[in-house]
Amino acid sequence: MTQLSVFINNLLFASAPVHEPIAHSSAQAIMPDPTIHNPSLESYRSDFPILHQEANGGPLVYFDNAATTQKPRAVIDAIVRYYERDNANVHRGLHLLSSRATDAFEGARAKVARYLNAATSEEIIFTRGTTEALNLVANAWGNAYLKQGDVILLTEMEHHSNLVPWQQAAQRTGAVLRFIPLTPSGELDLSQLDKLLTPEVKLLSFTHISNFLGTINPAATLCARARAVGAISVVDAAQSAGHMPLDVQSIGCDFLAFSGHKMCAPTGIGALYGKATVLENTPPWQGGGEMILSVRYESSTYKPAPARFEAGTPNIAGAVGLGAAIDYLESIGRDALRAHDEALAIDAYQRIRALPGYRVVGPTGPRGGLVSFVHESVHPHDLTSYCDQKGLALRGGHHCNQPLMRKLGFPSTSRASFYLYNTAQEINRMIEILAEAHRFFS
Ligand code: C6P
Repeated sequence: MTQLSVFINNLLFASAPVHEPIAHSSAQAIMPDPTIHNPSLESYRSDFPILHQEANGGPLVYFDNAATTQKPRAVIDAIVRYYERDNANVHRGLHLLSSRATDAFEGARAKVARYLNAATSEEIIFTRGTTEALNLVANAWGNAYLKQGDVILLTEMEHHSNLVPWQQAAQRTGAVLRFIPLTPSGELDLSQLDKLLTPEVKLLSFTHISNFLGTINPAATLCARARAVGAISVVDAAQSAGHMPLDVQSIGCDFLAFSGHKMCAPTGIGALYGKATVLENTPPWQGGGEMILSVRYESSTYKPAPARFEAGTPNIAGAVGLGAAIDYLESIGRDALRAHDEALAIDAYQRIRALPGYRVVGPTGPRGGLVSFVHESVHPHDLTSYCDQKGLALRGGHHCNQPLMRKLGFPSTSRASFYLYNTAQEINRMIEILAEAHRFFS
């Protein structure tokens, strides 16, 4: 580890300050704070069939929601109903089932547009998820507009899905990558923006909420700064779309990507929002059925967005499931979701930090609904496996943030990530298990 990474590491990773009494050598002593989250969300827990099971002999505590969330009965039923009643291919068959399937698919697109406050449904492109959406921008927009000497501006906290596609775009086009550095507390160092946002910057792409640090980035400010130098902006909303209100018009982004499976919908479906004026001037990236107006042996013409970017048969049932997930989340309210998840994360952050042997990662203030942490002497994989033996599902690993982990000198961390069905009692259980793990491994 270099001296610099030791320095950043010491600051970025917060453990209990020495003057703070380490109050909790036994987790039984830690009482839940009843004001800490919105208890009204607990009634939604019964909507999730999978949660009502034991894991390794104890009640399942599912804290791996940043990887994927569980699915409520309403979403499962919507998918079953679609396959039992409406299944057909979309946009092409002149028969009853095909028009029902098309209505369901396009209805889901309208729901996504409403959910993000897009100006029109045509600004919503269905993809397999965030990764495919970001690859779409890097290929379709990137190949058309990036050239030798241009700058792609990213941040040091990007998930591999918002880094590797840009590395590949840079290799194809001769553009170069630049990174907004982090402050010692794990936030973007915005004081560097004047220096970094030169006229060569053609695109700024950043994560809205870091899946490793929990940092919430100031999306509207970053997009406005990009716009001021004539660059387009891309928001990776994988960790925010299911957790807080999102309004693409007030954020002012050109593109925004998210995954359905992190917000109650099935895997294999997500979306890319693209501002109409930008999509109009972006060529397709994949060719095939449905995206064309007319095809000759030598050449083709293409439909406008979104069809131009949706070659081949789409994930129709997935889109139906995403529409049902949106209805479900809207019935709860995204302000309530945000307050609930953040309160659980702040409670967990403070209480893990107070446990002997543990250090937590990222900002001390507002955060997304997740906490990464390490134990001073136990490898995160061993710790995560220990927790699994007690029925507590965490994620252990590099969380697809290898460059930042390497910079900080950490091979991996454990991570707890929360969603609407998680409770203060489950946080208590996690604290109890982590305290036991400390005693066990010590
Ligand atoms: N993060 C996690 O456990 P996909 O795989 O396409 O649905 O999402 C990719 C992705 C992009 N950006 C961010 C910020 C993400 O967190 C993720 C997915 C998972 O944190 C898997 S590594």
